Amino acid sequence: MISEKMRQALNEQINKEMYSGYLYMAMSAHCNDQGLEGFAHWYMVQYHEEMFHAMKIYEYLLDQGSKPVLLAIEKPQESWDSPMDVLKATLEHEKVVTASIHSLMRQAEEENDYASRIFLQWYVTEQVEEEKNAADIITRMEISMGSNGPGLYMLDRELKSRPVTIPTSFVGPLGAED
Ligand code: OFO
Repeated sequence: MISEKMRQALNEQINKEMYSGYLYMAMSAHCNDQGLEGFAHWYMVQYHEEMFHAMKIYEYLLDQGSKPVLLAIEKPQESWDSPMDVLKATLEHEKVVTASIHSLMRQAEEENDYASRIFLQWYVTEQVEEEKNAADIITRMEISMGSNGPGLYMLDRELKSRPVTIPTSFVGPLGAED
């Protein structure tokens, strides 16, 4: 059993993960509109990852006998000035999500909620990867190509090969993924 405060905080985190998915879907639509199919693909994979993050919390709440209560999802931004702006917005967004996960972890520690602490550990690790992924693409864009021209075309092609590594069906138990 988890506290009411933890139940509410985890519900809010579901909303943040769903918003992340919504934001990345908007970025995917924007990149598609700009002819950047690889970027669009990368962001659609990211959308699926965020849905998975949300559903893991949803499932955890059910396992704890706490009913998930879904909140309204904010409208995301719909266009950006350049591919680099999209990437930088991604990194900034992930930093906000990391702070939110850390705050949840602090709460679990304060409440001596060992189950939630163990559950949240997966997200702490995942956020390191989320920030790294965005930062790595920004670095590659900066170092090798600038934000336009043939280099951008090559990076776009590369991003198109990003595989989906999480389950996209949420029927049944969700296993721990890396
Ligand atoms: Fe759910 O990690 Fe990104 O936001």
